[in-house]
Amino acid sequence: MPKQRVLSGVQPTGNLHLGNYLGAIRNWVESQSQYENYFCVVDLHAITVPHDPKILADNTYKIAALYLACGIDPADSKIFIQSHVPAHTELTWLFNCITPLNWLEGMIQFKEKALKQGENVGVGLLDYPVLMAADILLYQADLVPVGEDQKQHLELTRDIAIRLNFQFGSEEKPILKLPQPLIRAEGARVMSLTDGTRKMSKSDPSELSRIHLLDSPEEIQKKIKRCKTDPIRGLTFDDPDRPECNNLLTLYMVLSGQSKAAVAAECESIGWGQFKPLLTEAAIAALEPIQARYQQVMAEPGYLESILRQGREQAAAIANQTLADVRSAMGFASPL
Ligand code: AQP
Repeated sequence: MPKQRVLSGVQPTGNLHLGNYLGAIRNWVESQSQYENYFCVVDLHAITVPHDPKILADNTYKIAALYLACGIDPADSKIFIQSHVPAHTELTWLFNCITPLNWLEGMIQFKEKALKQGENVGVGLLDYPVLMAADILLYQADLVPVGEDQKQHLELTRDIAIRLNFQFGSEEKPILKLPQPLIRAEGARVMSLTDGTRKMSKSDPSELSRIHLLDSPEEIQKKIKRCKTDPIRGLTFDDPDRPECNNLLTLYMVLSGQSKAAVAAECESIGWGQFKPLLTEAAIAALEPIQARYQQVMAEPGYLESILRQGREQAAAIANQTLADVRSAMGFASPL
């Protein structure tokens, strides 16, 4: 039985934080040996909101290096940069021409991000889910790890595949494979350190809202010292009136590798003054091996480049085949 194929990616819109790690990359690492994996850095997605050209390339390489530092193993997983495989943009255009506008206007993420940008909303932001559909369908992926926030985009991906198969393929010979969501039982959703009701996010203007994977112990200590808490003594999970408390306890549980029951017992009668050093220590200890490996990856001349080159070649071989099949089904003249 060939392994099922998995596709996922992270946008280089800033430095990776604990949310990206615990909600996405750590899960990829844990299950990578079961699947044939394609993990990309989705730099084309990163320009759907205003970006700084001076740091885009650096952020892109940094994220690829962090994939390796977090434990993505090139023996199980291909790592590549999305824009290095031009088939992504070409397939997006072909999909654009069969995607009804109102499918995109209804996307929650578009509405939320568009609101934040006021007048300056680019067409790319509206088209973000079509590019994501191209990312996934190019690789004929079986499974896509998705959090709650990306479920709607995966549904749209499936709708685009169904539409293209219906319009240009046949039932016996579909052109594109319909991907399934890969939903994790404990898909940790990490919330902001400054507001327990909002997710930790790269684009939050406050650096204090998130812990980056490459933060120094001093920075981690400072952020946890200043994170939002409440005046109540005795820390408990799952109290809807204490979102910060639930978030920080969950973070402590995941980072220290303890069970929920053990953390609940340890924290039921302590206050924030006692808890914060525990969380700080757990965060520093969890990030230390990732940071050490990151330094190694960056210090080895040519290593990252060779992984990315190899990843691009392997990714392009599959992507170009799918693109050729779609072009042919849509009736384009073959390149001469
Ligand atoms: N706070 C979070 N908790 C759990 N998972 C999270 N992810 C992001 N934030 C959290 C997961 O990380 C993966 C990559 O995300 P992305 O870079 O594609 O964009 P995002 O989801 O929009 O992440 P950010 O950090 O919030 O970026 P910006 O601020 O640029 O929009 C995804 O699997 C995501 O679920």
